[in-house]
This record gives sequence, C-alpha cells and structure tokens, in this order.
Amino acid sequence: ARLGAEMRAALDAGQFTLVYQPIVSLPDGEIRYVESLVRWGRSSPAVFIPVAERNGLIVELGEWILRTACAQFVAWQAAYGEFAPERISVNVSARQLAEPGFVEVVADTLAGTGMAPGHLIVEVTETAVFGGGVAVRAVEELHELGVNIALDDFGTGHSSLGLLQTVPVDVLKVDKSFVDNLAMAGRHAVIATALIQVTDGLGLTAVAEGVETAEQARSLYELGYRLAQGYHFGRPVPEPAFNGIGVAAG
Ligand code: G
Ligand code: G
Ligand code: MN
Ligand code: NA
Repeated sequence: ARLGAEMRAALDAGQFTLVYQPIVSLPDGEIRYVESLVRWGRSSPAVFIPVAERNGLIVELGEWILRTACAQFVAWQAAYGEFAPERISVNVSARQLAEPGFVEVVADTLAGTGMAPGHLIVEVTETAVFGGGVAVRAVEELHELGVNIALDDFGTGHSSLGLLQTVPVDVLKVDKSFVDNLAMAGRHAVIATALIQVTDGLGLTAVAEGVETAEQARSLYELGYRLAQGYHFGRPVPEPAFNGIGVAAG
C-alpha cells in the first residue's frame, strides 16, 4: 500500500520518465523502431508495474506513457526526418487492455498528438490475450484502427501458435531465452528457426529480443531474422542516436 501511495504522488509530481530502446535491422544495425520503457528512479518496472496493475494506477500511468511516447515519436519525426524511427512500441498490460474505453484512449491520443496509427505498436503478452474475451476484442479494435500489435516475450507464456490465428498479430517478439542459447545449436536454435519460418510464412514481422553479442546477431541473421533488439545494439536511453549509423551484426 505504501508503494502504491508513493506511485500516486510520483505520477502527480511528474517523476515517471520514459526511456527508449532501439530495434534495429540486421545486419546493418540501423534503428528502425524504438520500444518505450517506463522508469521511476531506481525501482524496476518489473516491481512497480505489477503493483500499479493491482491498485488500478496502471490505467492513469498507462495513459501518461502512451501520450508521452506518441508525443516523443512525433517530435523525433520532425527533428530527424528520414533518420527518425519508423515505429514506436508501447507495452500494455492485461489490466489496461481489459479497461473499458482503452481503445478510445489510444484513438484520442493518436489524434491529439497527430500520429498516424501505423506508426504505433502496442505490445501485449501472450498471457494477456490467451483467454480471449475483452482483451482480444480490444486488440482486434486496435488492429482495425491501423495500430500494429506485437506479441511480447513470445515463447515464454501461454504459448500457442493457435494464438496467431485468433489474434490479429503484426509483430512477434521472440523471447531472449531462445536467443541466449543459439550458438549451442540445440533446442533453442531449432525453435528460433521454426519461429522465423512461421512469421515469414504468415507475413508477420519477427523481432529477436535480448541480443547481447555480435555472434548472436550474426546467427540470427543467418537464420533469417531481419530485426533485433538488445544491449549489443543499444540499451534503453532517454534519446537514442538517430544518425543512420548502426552497430553491425559483424
Ligand atoms: O525495462 P525493463 O526491462 O526493466 O522492464 C521490466 C518489465 O516491465 C518488462 O516486462 C516490461 O515489459 C515491463 N515494462 C516496462 N515498461 C513498461 C511500460 O511502459 N508499461 C508496461 N505495462 N510494462 C512495462
Ligand atoms: O518484457 P519486455 O520484453 O517488454 O521487457 C523488456 C526488458 O528487457 C526491458 O527491461 C529491457 O531493459 C530488457 N532488455 C532489453 N535488451 C536486453 C538485453 O539485451 N539483455 C537483457 N538482459 N535485458 C534486456
Ligand atoms: Mn516489450
Ligand atoms: Na519482451
């Protein structure tokens, strides 16, 4: 309860910030998208986001995150032109998806910031949409608006390839756990290979997450991955360097 009250005060005092992590093309490492990630001092979002989900503050915090990310994206487009990212992604929790009026908030935010829906990616977890229901309807409505839908951490939650048939997914974010063990040419490499075949076959965009080494980037490229994210290419920062010069896959 104390953390909840502190978060309420922090939101009013403007103490939350966003950082942005590059999602780059392989093999050249040029920034294509950015993922927005919330920060609050030294506390981890892995701790405070679940608290905000339980006490309901995620709704207001989530609206602030969405508005801030969209406004930042539009400002980058104006400032960087062709070197600005093509898309920005925002993580959305199960609670937000289930909130009545969420889709309207997204539509109003896009209109208010002057951002075209196709530039936005909403990242949801498999678990959030697994049970169907209101969360899936919200995702369908967002997709109809022209917003891109990404399935985050794919392969770690309630993974089902059936989800790709019932939920309108545009981007599959292949979890770090598969990337970590690629070089061992074992199970993880087999799954990473299967997932790129599925995404290519379905016309989806695959993003490999948690790429930390040049060797992983090179292996992913050889498997057919064309987009990657991870510390090797850039950590989440307030302002990535949009200069068209990337960290090559090696
Ligand atoms: O940024 P970091 O890797 O520490 O994030 C830890 C967890 O918090 C991840 O699961 C991430 O998806 C989640 N997270 C980070 N930023 C946001 C956000 O803006 N909204 C939501 N709902 N979750 C976030
Ligand atoms: O759940 P989600 O994928 O949204 O969470 C993203 C989290 O992963 C963020 O907290 C981000 O800081 C973290 N992250 C991004 N790239 C890497 C990486 O290369 N290695 C590790 N360990 N974490 C990463
Ligand atoms: Mn994410
Ligand atoms: Na992820």
